[in-house]
Amino acid sequence: MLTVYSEKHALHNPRGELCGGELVVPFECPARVEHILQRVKKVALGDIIAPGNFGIEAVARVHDPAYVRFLESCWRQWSAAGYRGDAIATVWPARGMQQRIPEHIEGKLGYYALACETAITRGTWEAARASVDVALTAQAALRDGERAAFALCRPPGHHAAADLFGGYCFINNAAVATQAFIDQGAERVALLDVDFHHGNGSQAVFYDRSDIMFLSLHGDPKYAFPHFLGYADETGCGAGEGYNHNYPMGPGTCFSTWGEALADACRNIRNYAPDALVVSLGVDTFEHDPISFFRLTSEDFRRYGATIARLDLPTLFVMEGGYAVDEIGINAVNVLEGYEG
Ligand code: SP5
Ligand code: ZN
Repeated sequence: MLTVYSEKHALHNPRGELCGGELVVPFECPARVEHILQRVKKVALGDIIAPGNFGIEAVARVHDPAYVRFLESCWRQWSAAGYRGDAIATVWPARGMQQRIPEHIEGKLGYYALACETAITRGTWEAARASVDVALTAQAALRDGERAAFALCRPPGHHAAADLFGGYCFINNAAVATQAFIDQGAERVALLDVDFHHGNGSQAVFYDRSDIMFLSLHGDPKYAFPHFLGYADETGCGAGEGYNHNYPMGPGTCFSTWGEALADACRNIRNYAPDALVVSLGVDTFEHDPISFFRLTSEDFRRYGATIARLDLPTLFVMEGGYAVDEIGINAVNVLEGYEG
């Protein structure tokens, strides 16, 4: 299987993440993708290529233009305001307040942020641009006839909505790639999100669409980030009614339960008969993940890779989360090896 990777991910390296009231070393760190890359090489998964330079057009198909300008200019405005730390939101347009976009960067940050664990730094925009280029390069390989490809994206993307960043995400790489299939003539595309966290950004982007089916297996939002989306009764709206499937699961969920949810998601995908499948691949479902509560083992990742392969669809894997850094390479590549059979 082809892997697309860019070393520019390392330009996004925030100093801290607010977790449990402490500023800790961010869980979403550069070492994550380096471990995965090493594993891809070790098992000789296939060729590894650098991304091409895609313009902003494909990104603009999913994201709001003013949001894109905000991401691009945030660091400049933040440093011009005299702040010396990373750009972190501290105030939000909460219930009953105005939804106007403020002029000051502190206000803008809060307007566009969905959580405060995610900092914007000097290199964040360039890293996020490279990450979506990784996804679009892998997508182009499928368009040109590859059966499957692995976009080794960092930063991840599935929490980013049209005009929201957070959950370590800025540009929704998987959503941009999914839309690219449609723009190239696909009639239907399924986006299957197996990251531990609900893919709130992807759901929001495609919620009123019938040409894209979104399915997400995740920690129940009653107990897990992002907390405010991902319930089972969110089934789509308008033309999109019936094309959104959420599988929230509780603490301690192991593969017997998780695998049943995946089997149901696969039944829905088969009935939908899409032209392509995009997989938001997070391996934070792992039993030893430091911020998550599912109990999948390293072997389980191999097993579900094989399940996804039985859909027999052109498949684009897009890397999302996974924070057990020592095992992240084995777990992510096990899915891909399980897929290849
Ligand atoms: C892409 C992705 O996986 N994003 C995840 C973002 C999660 N951010 C905040 C998580 C807060 C977790 N707090 C639970 C700590 C348990 N010790
Ligand atoms: Zn996650």
